[in-house]
Amino acid sequence: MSMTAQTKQEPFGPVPSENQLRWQDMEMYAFIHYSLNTYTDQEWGFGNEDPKLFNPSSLDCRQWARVCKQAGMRGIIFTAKHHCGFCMWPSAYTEYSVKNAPWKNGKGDVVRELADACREEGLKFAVYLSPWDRNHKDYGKPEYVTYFRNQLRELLTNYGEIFEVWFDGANGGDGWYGGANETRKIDRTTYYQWPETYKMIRELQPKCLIWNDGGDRGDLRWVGTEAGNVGETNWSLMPSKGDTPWHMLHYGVEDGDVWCPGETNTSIRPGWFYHETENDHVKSLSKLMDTYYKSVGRNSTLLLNFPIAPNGRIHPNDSLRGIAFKKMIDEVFAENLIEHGTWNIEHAAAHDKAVANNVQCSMLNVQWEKPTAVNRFLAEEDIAQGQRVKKFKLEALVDGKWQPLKDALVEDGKDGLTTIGHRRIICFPTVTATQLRFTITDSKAEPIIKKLGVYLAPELTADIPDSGEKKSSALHIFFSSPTQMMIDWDQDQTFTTFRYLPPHNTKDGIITHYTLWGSTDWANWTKLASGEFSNIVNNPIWQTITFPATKLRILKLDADRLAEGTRMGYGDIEVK
Ligand code: FUL
Repeated sequence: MSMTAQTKQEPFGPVPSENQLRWQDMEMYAFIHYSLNTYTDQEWGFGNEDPKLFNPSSLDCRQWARVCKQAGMRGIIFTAKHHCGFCMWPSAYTEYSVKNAPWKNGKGDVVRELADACREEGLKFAVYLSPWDRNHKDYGKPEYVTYFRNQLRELLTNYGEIFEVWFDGANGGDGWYGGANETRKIDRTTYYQWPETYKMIRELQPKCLIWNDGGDRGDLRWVGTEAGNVGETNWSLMPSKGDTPWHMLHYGVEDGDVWCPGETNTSIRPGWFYHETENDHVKSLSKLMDTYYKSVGRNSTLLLNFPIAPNGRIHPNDSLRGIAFKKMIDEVFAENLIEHGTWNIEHAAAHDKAVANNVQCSMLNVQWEKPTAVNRFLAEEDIAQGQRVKKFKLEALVDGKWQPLKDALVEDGKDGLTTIGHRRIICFPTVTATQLRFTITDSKAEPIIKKLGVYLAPELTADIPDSGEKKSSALHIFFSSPTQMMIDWDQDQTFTTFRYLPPHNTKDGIITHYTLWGSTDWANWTKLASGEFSNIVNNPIWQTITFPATKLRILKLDADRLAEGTRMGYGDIEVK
């Protein structure tokens, strides 16, 4: 049910810019992660991977664009350069690019092909350009910032309209750096001189949104997790200055002085890049729906990642799931059951002309002739006038008794009925009711509601579960020190794979850098592998270490570095 603003309104508090309004209406758009990592089975390249590895047999950007469109995505953000520094376009400023790859004899340009494919499919196009560059010799010096801006200028001038630029804040420190092979630290707040760069972006692409997790406040904010959910309370406001601790990113700030809405980014698979081992771990339909409700349904947008497989295409498991996802959204919201009843809306203004803060105003009462099964509620504010609603109530009349409804996706016992913003969707267990009542109980100013809806989502019966976490074999694990773990089989075995699931819901004890050893006699140790678990803190998924088939009796894992704390932890371990 659409509603027009009932009285003439003045905007209240910070309001979105035209760019932010247009962006918010995109609702869902795709991320595409594709780089040399695709060929080395890594999440983060070190910066010395060979460009010769880039030789896809059937790279097809049209397939990406079609799949994304079918999956309900309105645009694509592409990793033009990830942390490894390899450029997916033939940048004039480096040799570390598709220029020196066998693909199309070095004459190819993935950014161009994707930008063209997006336009053909009516999708918007955007770029991810990693500020951290583990390949570049000057990274950490002022010269690199010039290099970074030159590259950004290429992307913003040669590929048509760009709807967003994505500046990843990740910075692990160590890298190849032109052969220096060392750790380089930068000051995120000063090194990149963002104000200068922002000026250039505004000049070259006035309609482009800036996402920045690395320094100065851009137009959009990260929501503090890559799991695919923003807080149920989600203000599109932030303080214009100062630090932004996790809770600010996740919930926004009620009295923030700038409009800075949250973008929820997550991958359709556990990792951002393609790994064959994850082919059976594509998110289930119910997990994707949960992600939708916890992003678009919580006043955010959804940036959903599709990794590209080594052949240069989106894997069928991902495309099929993505398309099923869009079909399910359409099905859930096909029929607004308010239209099947008689309804009346009472506005705050009708109660009290001088409405200001903390006004109790009944918004909607819908009545059905026959008891009607419902399980979803939707409300949208006219955010152009500011985000106003703080709290509301939902009640259903079931068997002649009013019962309160709660947001079933909020797990901590709260009713979860806080902020609305661009769109709020409340999922509650199916009730068969003759009436439903929506009451705004607290608002910064007179609420301006644009749309209300009540729906019945079908049961997900034919869902394919994502394989998730399984508890493995009964391993004999013991800790020889707070940072060393040993596993003993008591007889020789041949292994090729060690898998580590970090501890759940905490950074404490997460291993970020490791060395893995094997032995058959407790005396002589062979180093099997060492390295980093890239991006494990933001995306705490199963990590896989593979090594040449080795006969061993004991495995030893050294936690060379922990994300936090002094004692290593784990959620699960698997050895194959
Ligand atoms: C993170 C990066 O480190 C990941 O590799 C990925 O690109 C993700 C979207 O952002 O910060």
